[in-house]
Amino acid sequence: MQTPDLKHMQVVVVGLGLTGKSCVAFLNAQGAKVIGMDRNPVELPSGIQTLSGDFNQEVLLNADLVVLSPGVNPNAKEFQNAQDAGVEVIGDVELFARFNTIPVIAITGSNGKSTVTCLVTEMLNCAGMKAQMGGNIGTPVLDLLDCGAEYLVLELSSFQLELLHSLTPVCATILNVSEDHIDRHLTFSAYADAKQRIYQNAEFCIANRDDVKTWPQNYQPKNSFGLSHSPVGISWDAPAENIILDGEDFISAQQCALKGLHNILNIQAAIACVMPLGVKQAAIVQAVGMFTGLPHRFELVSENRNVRWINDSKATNIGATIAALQSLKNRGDSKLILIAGGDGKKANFTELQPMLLADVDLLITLGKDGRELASLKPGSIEVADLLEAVTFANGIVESGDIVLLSPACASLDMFDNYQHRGDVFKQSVLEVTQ
Ligand code: UMA
Ligand code: ADP
Repeated sequence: MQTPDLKHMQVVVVGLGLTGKSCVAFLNAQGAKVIGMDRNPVELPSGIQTLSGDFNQEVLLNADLVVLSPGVNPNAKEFQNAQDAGVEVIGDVELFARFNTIPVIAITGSNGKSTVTCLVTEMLNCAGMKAQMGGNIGTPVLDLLDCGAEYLVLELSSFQLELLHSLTPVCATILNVSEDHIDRHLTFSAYADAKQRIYQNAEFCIANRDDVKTWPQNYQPKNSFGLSHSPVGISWDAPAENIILDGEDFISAQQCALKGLHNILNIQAAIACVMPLGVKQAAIVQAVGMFTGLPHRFELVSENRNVRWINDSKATNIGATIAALQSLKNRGDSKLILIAGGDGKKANFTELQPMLLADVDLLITLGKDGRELASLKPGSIEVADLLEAVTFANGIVESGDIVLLSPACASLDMFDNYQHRGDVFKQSVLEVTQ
């Protein structure tokens, strides 16, 4: 593709966080005339105009191009008006796609994106193929254009996919689709449709056999993974605990440092992503043996007095909390105390109710939507903060019990982000259980 000439174009960048700042730096280097816009005052390098407060309609209407950060809703009337007037409105990943020449592996899904993005990167690096990861996992994609990698592994959120047309990934996968971000997309089908955009122009589509929403609507999947049996693709031999490739044993769960059935799916997906690139079994075995998982994802914090305290702060939707509860199903007589709540992003929590009733001994809730969650299970307790939740749990636990923070909600009503929430939980556990 011919790279577009941005020289002297008037480009408005909306949202000046991590992504917006990377867009401003890139556009500035391309010789564009950049204006930054953010609801809050933000300082940019000298010479770049910044507007704060409400989105300035006139400036947007006079732009040649508008680039939105993922957290900015493209359905706001100011952007719709600009589009109606013929102004192109894109996201940072679309801008990146128009300039990128490095092969991309693109990963989305409601849960497991970061885990699979890391695993794929590890597998490629173990195979001696220089890979860099970015996107929703943290590094804005435009910062990767000149990184010198042979492959880019991109975690893409529904927000980033919504405005994407031009990315041509070598491999693309949707890991799973469960309800999330309804406050932004308004309906589950609009959210699922945004995820489907990852498959457009992909050379190799990889779907979860057991989750119909991950199947490409307009393209044939080239490979599939899942826990169900299949003679082709990647499947799971549950009794033997082996990952199977095209009917043959490939890797045993014992060889994998990640634990839990949801992580078997993540490992399968990562294998499916790297196989078409020629990565051999030895490199895959090495990577899955080394990768123990990311912080704040079902992370064991303490086993003091034989009580397991687990930090799953990254469980920001119902699907992730269900996966955590499923991992703890066969625990014998030990009690499970679940700490949940926060900003539910307008999710319908009733899907969680059967597991709350059957698998959780005590539910402690907090945050904006804590009361709604508490109403799903009789005897639940509402608390003001995490320290109070941990203190209460510590007062009733006995040897063998488990206390799980798996909120099923975003953290932003009470914390800076999920890392902050997880760190406060860890700190509280250390303080209270000393
Ligand atoms: N802003 C406005 N008006 C708005 C919304 C935001 O002016 O209506 C401004 C804010 O004041 C702030 C800036 O926009 O200055 C923030 O922009 P942003 O929300 O797009 O956040 P970034 O810092 O650019 O981070 C984004 C992703 N954030 C979101 O999608 C909300 C990060 O994903 C991502 O790591 C980063 O780009 C690099 O690609 C975070 C996330 O929470 C981790 N993602 C969601 C998730 O995983 O569930 C999708
Ligand atoms: P994402 O980047 O999509 O948020 P992460 O890998 O960071 O995914 O994991 C987020 C949460 O989802 C954690 O609570 C984790 O335990 C859970 N999780 C990870 N993989 C899966 C999966 N395949 N299915 C369901 N939940 C998962």
